[in-house]
Amino acid sequence: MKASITDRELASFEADGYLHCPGFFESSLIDSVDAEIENLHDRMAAAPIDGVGISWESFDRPDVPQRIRQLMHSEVVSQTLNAMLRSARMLDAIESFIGPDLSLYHSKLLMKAANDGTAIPWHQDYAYWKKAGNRPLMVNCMVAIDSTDIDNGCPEFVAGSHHWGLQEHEREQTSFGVFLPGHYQARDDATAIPMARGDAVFFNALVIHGSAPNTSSRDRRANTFAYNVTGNGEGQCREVLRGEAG
Ligand SMILES: O=C(O)CCC(=O)C(=O)O
Repeated sequence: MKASITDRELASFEADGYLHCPGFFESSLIDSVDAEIENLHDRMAAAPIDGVGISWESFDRPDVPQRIRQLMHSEVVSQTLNAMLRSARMLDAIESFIGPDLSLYHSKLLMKAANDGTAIPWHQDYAYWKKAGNRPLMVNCMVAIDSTDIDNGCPEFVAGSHHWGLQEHEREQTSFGVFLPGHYQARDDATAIPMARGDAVFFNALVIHGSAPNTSSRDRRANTFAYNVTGNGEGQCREVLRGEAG
């Protein structure tokens, strides 16, 4: 096992189902991402590019410009995100959590725009990712592009809930349409994780998480990098990044 995640951090990840790593990526990298995704809402609204999947915030007010909710395959729009997802810094950490044979599951931008970004309902990622033949071995990592707190919708986790098994989710045909009863509302057993630019939070595929709407005038852009154990489910590895090809 590589040394970037200490035994103490690993024990904390295993107990809580998530691990906050302040200053995981240096700010110059985040500056580059910033430059590469400048005006992304307007650029994608004008001319979406091949290879990405966009879900838009849905507003019932015609005066509000289109805002991206999530952009799947963000490595296509930002070469720095593409470099981060395959960096030794990242892969050493992921190896600590899921072992040496690891693949990219996906990389996506979560744009949660100032004033307009909506809540992410409580869910377990595995409720989306469960397929015949796979197990909840994946690990997700959110990296903050903007600093975030509860007012602009920082991530929130229910510590230890990855030990509860896969819960029954409701389903709607929308982005983030797989969610626990109640959708999103403050819950007493959740811990908010304020983050600075470049911080990372790693989380287990079964830990319950969500985030509040962005009620502030500050964007809350973040990227999630999800990884799978190579061969865990057929066709569920976008690219082998380290170890055996499976
Ligand atoms: O954007 C967020 O706050 C959460 C994103 C998330 O839950 C996910 O991508 O699984």
